[in-house]
Amino acid sequence: MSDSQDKGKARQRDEKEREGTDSADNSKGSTQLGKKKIPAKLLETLLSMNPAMQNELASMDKDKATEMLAQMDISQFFTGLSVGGKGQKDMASFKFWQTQPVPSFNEQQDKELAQGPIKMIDPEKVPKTPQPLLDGFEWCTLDLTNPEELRELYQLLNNHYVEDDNSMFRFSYSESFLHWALLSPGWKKDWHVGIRATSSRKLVASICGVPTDLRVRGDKIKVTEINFLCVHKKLRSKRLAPVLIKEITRRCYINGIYQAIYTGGVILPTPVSSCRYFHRSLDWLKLYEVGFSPLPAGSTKAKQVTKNKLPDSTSTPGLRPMEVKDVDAVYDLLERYSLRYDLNQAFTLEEIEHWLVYKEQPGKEQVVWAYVVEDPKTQKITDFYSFYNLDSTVINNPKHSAVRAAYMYYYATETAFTDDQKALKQRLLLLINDALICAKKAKLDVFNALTLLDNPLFLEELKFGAGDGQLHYYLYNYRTSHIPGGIDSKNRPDATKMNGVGVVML
Ligand code: MYA
Repeated sequence: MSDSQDKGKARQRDEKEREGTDSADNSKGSTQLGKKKIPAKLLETLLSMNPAMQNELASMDKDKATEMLAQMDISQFFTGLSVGGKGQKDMASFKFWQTQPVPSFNEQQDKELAQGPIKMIDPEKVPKTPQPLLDGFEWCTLDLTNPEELRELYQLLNNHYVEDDNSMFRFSYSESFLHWALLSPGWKKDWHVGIRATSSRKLVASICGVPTDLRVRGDKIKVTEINFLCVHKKLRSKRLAPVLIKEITRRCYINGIYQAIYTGGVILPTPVSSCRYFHRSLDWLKLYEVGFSPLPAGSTKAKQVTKNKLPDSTSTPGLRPMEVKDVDAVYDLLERYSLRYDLNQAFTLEEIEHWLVYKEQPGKEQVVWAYVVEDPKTQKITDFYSFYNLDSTVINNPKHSAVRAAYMYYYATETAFTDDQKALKQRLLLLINDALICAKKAKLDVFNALTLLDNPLFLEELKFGAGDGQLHYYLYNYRTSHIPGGIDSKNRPDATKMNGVGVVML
């Protein structure tokens, strides 16, 4: 899948089918690359040097991929960026983004890039009022403590948010999820921005942010985490997205926040890091029936079901659900664990409690699951892991209406501090296998994880299959050189590229 609207939401790839780029049909003979005809083997080598491009070409049909290659120049393979439909060196084609304080594509190659804000903001010069909207539309600030307004945002996203290229799946963030994600410690009503149609009052667009602290290679910065940028399908391509982005930027500046972090499946100027999605089937048959998981050549449905079977119960001694009393210990463990990554989140105790401890509330479904390992002798918390649930609507499937997905969230283990990577790997294999079992018990269908944190140590052995989605990380108004995303030049998990991304975005 790996598409333009994608936020890493992707089908599982059939690796055999996808070695090389299937869509570009480069397996035999030669391919037109710009003005040159090049042999299939060379194209394969070039593509292996640029996983994002390989991924993107693979998602196109054969004719489109061939046409795209014919328009390209060989040098484009060396940029590390995908085709994106907009020559990646061509900042000029990003009419909006070229006006924003974000790094341009070519400066990212510079390993010695000076780190810091791109533009100093003078609070006095920040406009006091929003930019006017098209006739018939007006700005609104959502009150997400009001169940009716929360529902309006839910409905907008449920019908118009991120889909895959083939329109088979669409993210379906539940109301409980949005409440959890957007009313986190320090949240500001002002950063829950909407656009309404003036006459009907209907909510037709959104962009939201919550505050947090990040550490970028040791520098601590206050940022807004931007999410839920959405424009009603009927209002697309009217340049509403830039207007929404400018409005939330204005509201952040007014509050003295000059930097932001955001993620997306699309290539924009310029990712600070790129990770790849992996998927572990919990209910393989259902995933097959909805078209998410392919039946690998030479396998059978029964074999796939057996392959993905998990034990009935967990096996880490001392494992139990996290409670409020564990917050201090988990905070301390996660803080030390996080400092191992170039990009990490500096949580507060309050944030740890909010993001990890599930508190049962009548009528609200569980969104996050966190488990700790308590040493039976010392009562010390030695490890923890967590995952959250985000469903996807299955569009037009006669049998299934939703895929219930778990997403790997934060985890940490004392074993990381022994400097013994083998031991760390063994510990993570045990812990994360238990996480899979817990997710299966929670009746989730698939367990998704990116190549961030220490995930490359366990993905393949725990039978996660490579997805065709990438998730790109972006910083707004902050420059730093490229951060590793846990993948090698062939887009495979790579344990030597692990100390980069330590932030998990929802
Ligand atoms: S990622 C999730 C994004 N949402 C979806 O994919 C949902 C489905 N799609 C839609 O609702 C629309 O297609 C959207 C675009 C709204 C995405 N991030 O209005 P347009 C640029 C940033 O004519 P539309 C998430 O939520 C595009 O390159 N920019 O297009 C994080 C072009 O600019 P340029 C994007 O299709 C969001 C312009 O928009 C994205 O009607 C982080 C076209 O505008 C994208 N995902 O609407 C936002 N997609 O001319 C940035 C397209 O330059 C936050 N575009 O090529 C920045 C920090 C702000 C705060 C700063 C504080 C200090």
